[in-house]
Amino acid sequence: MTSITPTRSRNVFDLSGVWNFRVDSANSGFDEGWFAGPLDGARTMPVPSSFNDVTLDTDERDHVGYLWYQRSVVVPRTPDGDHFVLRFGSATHSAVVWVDGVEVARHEGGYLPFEADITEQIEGKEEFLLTVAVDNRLSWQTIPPGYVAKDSRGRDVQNYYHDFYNYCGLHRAVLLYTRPDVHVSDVTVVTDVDGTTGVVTYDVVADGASEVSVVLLDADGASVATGVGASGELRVENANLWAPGRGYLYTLRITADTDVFDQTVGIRTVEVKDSRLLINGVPFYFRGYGRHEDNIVRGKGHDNVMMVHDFELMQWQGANSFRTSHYPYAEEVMDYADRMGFVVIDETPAVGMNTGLSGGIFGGEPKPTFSEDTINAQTQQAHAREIRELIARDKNHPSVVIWSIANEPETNTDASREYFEPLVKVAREADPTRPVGYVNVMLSTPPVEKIMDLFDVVMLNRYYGWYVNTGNLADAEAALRTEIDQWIEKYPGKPIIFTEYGPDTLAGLSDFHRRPWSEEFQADMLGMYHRVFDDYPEVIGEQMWNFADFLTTPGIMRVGGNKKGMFTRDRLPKRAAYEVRERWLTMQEKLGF
Ligand code: BDP
Repeated sequence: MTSITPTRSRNVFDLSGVWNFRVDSANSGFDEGWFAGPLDGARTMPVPSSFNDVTLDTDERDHVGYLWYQRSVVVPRTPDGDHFVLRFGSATHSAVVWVDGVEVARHEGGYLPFEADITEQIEGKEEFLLTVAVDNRLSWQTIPPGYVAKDSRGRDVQNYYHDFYNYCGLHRAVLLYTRPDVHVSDVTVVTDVDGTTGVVTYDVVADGASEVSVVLLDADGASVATGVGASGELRVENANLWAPGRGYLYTLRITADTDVFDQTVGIRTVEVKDSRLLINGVPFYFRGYGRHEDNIVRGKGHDNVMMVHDFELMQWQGANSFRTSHYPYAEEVMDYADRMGFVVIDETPAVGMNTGLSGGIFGGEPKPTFSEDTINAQTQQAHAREIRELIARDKNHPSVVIWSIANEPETNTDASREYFEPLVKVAREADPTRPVGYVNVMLSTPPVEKIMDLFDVVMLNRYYGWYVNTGNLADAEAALRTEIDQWIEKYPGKPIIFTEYGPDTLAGLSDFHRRPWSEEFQADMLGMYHRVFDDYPEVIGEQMWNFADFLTTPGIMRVGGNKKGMFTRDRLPKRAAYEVRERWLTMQEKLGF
């Protein structure tokens, strides 16, 4: 399911705004039938946004369970026979949707879109009541996993093993769109380059359509190729390639009977070969960050202002890439990355699947990661679904060059291999064209790691100098070099990308002795890593942790959140930002992107 843009046959209405809202404090809304009519005792809540930081009521903010959203919607007039479809960019972490008290959709997974065709429910109506119950609970069978325990007041407390606050609610746009009965429901585009010719292979799903045709428009709207039939190959002479730093986009305009569907297309190739990742045959070096969807007050709520500003900051610094750590980002972000020529490592929400890490950082109870009672076959099915839904959503984005199927899972046990082997197959079946990887944790170094052979790239999060060898950069450097040597020896030919590294840094803390937490130490530690990377041609990328400071659960190692940002939470540069900028701009000038 790819994103929806308005066309001549499709109207798109944005239902964002200030909705009615109620926290279901006793989680009794289902039994009491809150979906059946206007919400009693409702307050206001902006959509899209996380609900948490909008309210000043601490109990409400940390509520575990259901959140109810409601608004009335006027039914637009459209040609007879048109269908009406609701589309949620996401609902974190699962949702049930009703139209005038009738259930129309259920969805699990907090970071991917879902739709409901509500044509029947609203037939003959001028207006309807839209109600959504969002459940923010994480269990061992959800992705990401977590578990709910009772505190001494008998209240539910959500525990989890990942390092970002469990923001929830309707984080992304809610749309109502119209389309003809016979319509395009999916399209897959794969591109290739043959000399100076761009090759665009397309495959349209439009059940019941008697005629399907396509036209490929260039960025000026001129037709450069046409095709007839639901699948085929288009050839574009002297194609304008999509490339890092150059987000050239064509539009594939599909007509299926009366439906018109627009799909943006970037013509490019991606390939992993001999310790390199090649984009259009040219070795690519990743400069950038792991990021979060995280902002003051709105939490994980998508906001175009913050999005454009964040890209502006990344460009200022000379970055050319990022990872959607640790979940799929809003579709607007993916579209914008295509347009800006950013290169993306696209990650599923499979994070916190490593109970061995629970000790100091996340404060969870020690339990085995994989067991009947923790991450089990049912979790694996949910994980497979997340991989499939992510790839279905993002397969046509030229910016996406690697699928990351998990962040820092346990991978040093036989159980982990049993768990992951089928999931790699799921990813490869869903997309045979892109490299697949997972992000490796420090506990899983080459001597003990058991699954890296299944993947195309080695992606490493390393904290030598911070969680170990704290403040001792000489020892940290030695340990880092030893480990890189081990990876190269064990997996010759696999490129290595550093997907996290960096210390917590308190903005404004200056230290003549350049000790941990100071802005000087961040500059030194990042500088040490960069010096090491420069010595290894097998290292093809540096994505420091994190683009900006972000909120986490409270913990003894977190001061108002995680402070590893290059920028503060309100997007001001820390001292290291200037040094890294110099490095990245120099690289950019040399490489041209
Ligand atoms: C890694 C995680 C990331 C954390 C980071 C840290 O991938 O989510 O925020 O380390 O500790 O464990 O700062």
